[in-house]
Amino acid sequence: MQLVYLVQHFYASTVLPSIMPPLAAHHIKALTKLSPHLPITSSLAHHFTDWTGKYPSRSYEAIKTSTDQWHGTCILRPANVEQVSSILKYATTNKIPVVTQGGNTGLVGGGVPIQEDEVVLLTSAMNKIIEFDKDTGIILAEAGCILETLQDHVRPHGYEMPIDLGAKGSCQIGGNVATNAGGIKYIRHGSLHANVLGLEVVTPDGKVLDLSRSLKKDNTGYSLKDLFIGSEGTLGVITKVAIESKPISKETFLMLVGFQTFPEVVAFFRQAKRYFGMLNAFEFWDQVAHEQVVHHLKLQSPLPTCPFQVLFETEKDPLDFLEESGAEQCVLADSVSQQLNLWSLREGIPEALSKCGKVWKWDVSVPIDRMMSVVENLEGDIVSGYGHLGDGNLHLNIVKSSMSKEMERSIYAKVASMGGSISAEHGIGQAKSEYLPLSKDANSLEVMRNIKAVLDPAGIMNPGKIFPSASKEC
Ligand code: FAD
Ligand code: 2HG
Ligand code: ZN
Repeated sequence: MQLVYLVQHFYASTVLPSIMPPLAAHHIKALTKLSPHLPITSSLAHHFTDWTGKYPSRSYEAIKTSTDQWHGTCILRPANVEQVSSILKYATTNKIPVVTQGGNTGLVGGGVPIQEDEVVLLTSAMNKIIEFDKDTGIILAEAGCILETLQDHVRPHGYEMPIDLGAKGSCQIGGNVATNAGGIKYIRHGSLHANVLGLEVVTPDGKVLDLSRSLKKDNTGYSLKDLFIGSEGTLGVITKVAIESKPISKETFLMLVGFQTFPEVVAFFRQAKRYFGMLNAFEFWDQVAHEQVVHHLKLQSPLPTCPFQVLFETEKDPLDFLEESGAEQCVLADSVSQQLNLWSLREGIPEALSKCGKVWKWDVSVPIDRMMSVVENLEGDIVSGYGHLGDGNLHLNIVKSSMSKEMERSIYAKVASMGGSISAEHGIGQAKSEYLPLSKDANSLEVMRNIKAVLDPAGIMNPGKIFPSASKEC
């Protein structure tokens, strides 16, 4: 599914740092000699804001409305690692900020520039599948490969990618790695730290790090590849990814189950975990999300009126379990098209909610049994909780014309007081940087800053992302 681009730049509350002047013409000229580039016209304005439209850069309006080329920045689209290297070397020498952009489906404003002087480096031209080993399932691909393309590539050989998410038709494997994306297969295959075997990365000084070993075991000092997984474009540009795809289960069973209360959902999850040992997926959503997805995406709903729904996949026959569990409302998918329909009910939720108005998002990890307490008693036109329940990952979405800092902070503070994380899977970007101290202690943050300073002393890589500025720390 290719994502429809949503440009709704009505979120005016983003606090931006002091204004930088646009990029000087001689730098643009020099950079565009180093790499293919796209002339900046209004049709490319979408590179200057994100999927939600919540984080337009300072130059977004100017680019969107100008009919001629806009001269304050540039979009580079390097074709290979050598070009990436020369861009970064020039940018470091001349202290020019660079934001790497993959599919631009990130939900925390990480892949878009903030200031006018930032160069946008697109990875989309680096989209070759370099190697696929049919015996081991290991695939080596350039960072700009679309996730769905990789899924389609390995499937005929009996494999599945260890990651799957609603944005699969647009997000790129480099972006997935840079955000350490989670998604619906996390419960089965674990995080990208477990499945990415190697990377090729260009550091800000233009050095190419060959961390692209396709080895299952490699215990040779610091795991540099792990440093770049989840680094959100702040340490360098990922140019290649070696990742292990997994044998597809011979038989799978997909069920939709309805519940009256959230404690019933939690009890059912624990029972299922004990019974099956391993689950391929375990997702949940509330009635509010369900109504929106059915309405906006015009989907058929087999269970139209349950306060909570669970979609879960197993490899063992579930019939005895379902009887034992006492599940009253339950649908077992009996065809591939029914499976796809059930998955649409879950994966369509973000798109459906985005059609309702301005959506404010929290993506948090919390103890499973207290998940819905984060959602309760919140004010908004629409307040909905859903997510990857099996991984303790709640997505709270609030549709509301404006969001106060107090409300935003109090929700994060509640999550922190429960011992949770302010980001389960989407990352920090510009959306959550001021709240990072709620999930990282001061010493850990200092080590992170030191690592950043060693790798990126000129501070060119994705400024304004991840790290809280001193004035914004909560
Ligand atoms: P971008 O959005 O382009 O970039 C994201 C960040 O990574 C930025 O900071 C950018 O600078 C950096 N980056 C991108 N490419 C590189 C690179 N090659 N080298 C260095 N840095 C780079 N996320 C989940 O975790 N789980 C989900 O289930 C999920 N579902 C989603 C569903 C929808 C409908 C949407 C719109 C988004 C969803 N997301 C989900 C969020 C998003 O899709 C993921 O974060 C995805 O991994 C981002 O990939 P991208 O290529 O679009 O990256
Ligand atoms: C999902 O699981 C994504 O559907 C998006 O992570 C969640 O939009 C959101 O809040
Ligand atoms: Zn998610």
